[in-house]
Amino acid sequence: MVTAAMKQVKMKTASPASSLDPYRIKQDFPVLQQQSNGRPLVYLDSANTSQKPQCVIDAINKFYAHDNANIHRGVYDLSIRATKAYENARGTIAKFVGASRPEEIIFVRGTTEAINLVAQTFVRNRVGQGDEILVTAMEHHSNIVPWQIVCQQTGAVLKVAPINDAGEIILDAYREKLTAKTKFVAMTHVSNALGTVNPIAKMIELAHEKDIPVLVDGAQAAPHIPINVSELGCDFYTVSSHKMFGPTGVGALYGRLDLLNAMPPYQGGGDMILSVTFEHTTYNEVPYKFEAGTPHIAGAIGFAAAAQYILDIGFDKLIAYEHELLDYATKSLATIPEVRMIGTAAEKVSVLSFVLDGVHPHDVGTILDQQGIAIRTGHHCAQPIMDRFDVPATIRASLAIYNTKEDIDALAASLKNVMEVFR
Ligand code: C6P
Repeated sequence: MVTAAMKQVKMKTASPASSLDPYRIKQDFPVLQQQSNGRPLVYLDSANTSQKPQCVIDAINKFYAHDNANIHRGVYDLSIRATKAYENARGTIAKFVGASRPEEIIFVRGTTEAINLVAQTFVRNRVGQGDEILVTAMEHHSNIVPWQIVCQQTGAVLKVAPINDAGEIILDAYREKLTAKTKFVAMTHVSNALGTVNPIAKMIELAHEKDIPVLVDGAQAAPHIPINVSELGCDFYTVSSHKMFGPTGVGALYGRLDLLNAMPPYQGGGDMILSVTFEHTTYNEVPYKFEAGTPHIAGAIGFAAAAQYILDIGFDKLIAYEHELLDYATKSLATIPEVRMIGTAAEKVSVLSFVLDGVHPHDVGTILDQQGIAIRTGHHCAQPIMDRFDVPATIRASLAIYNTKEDIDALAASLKNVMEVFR
């Protein structure tokens, strides 16, 4: 329950090393102004889903309160306004990911749907018996299972580029896996289970040297790293709104326009057509060809408000602060002897994934919850990476710009309490 007293956010100053004030940012997020199990809520599960700032909630409210109508279908004022708001949202997302044209942005339900779309409408038609699709060892299930389905449908084979004990891609091994048989590469920009930032520019370059198209899963990168698909030169890039302070149920697929134009539709239905008879259908242009049915209009508008919120804060400030916070958290957890960090890459963002010797991660999650701390425990929908590190599950604290050093102190103190009980 949110009380007036809890809304009185203590005036504290941001660390001098950064000009981003997390206490000020935290005030933008109503859900964070509450207690959980009698303690101030410490939300450390933003990699799972992030919280939403008031401006995103307001943008969605405004749409439903003032502009709600279906898009692309009405000649009346309200529908025209709704259409404009939706298409403006597409423009904002294009700017956010550095696409050169709004048509290169397809609104989808999220990263999962974006990857499935590419798997079925691009890759499935380009692979056959014995061809290879290459992923890395640190992929989320959403960037594994869609490729396994394509392999079952076509006889293609899924190959995996290995990582080292720090959780970093082994570039030489990756390069060797790019063979004449490789027809597609799909890689995560940031690992959700380890926090590793992949050297995707180099990885894309190596694949493109062999004319292999590349998809980048940017679900975990978008709230932490500026994305510029035009500079990266990737063929597809995916983002999920809900991980970058926007609503659930919406996300974006960036695709190179020439590729999107050549691809068949993913789903059939309203709005993706120009004309239909019982004998023949002419498909609409990109991006509408891929947006069958009434889309998540309010979601796209909220998604764009979230992207603009990040852009207004500025990636320079955001990166400096998050770097400082991750460093603080890493040092803080290192003071607990039983903590074993899983994922110690030199290039890392936002994620602290670890095990506590002698305690099951789920027990830790339950005890921390009683102290108002929300973290995720489990395999994080990345079971192969758990196998790689020989653990069934980890405890994962994931950070965002609204987290403070006090949140980290609360986490470390609670973990120490857990160890008092289990030692
Ligand atoms: N990871 C986590 O707790 P969707 O659900 O489609 O928005 O995103 C799927 C997805 C794809 N790739 C990566 C790298 C991800 O981290 C996720 C979602 C959440 O880590 C929920 S399992």
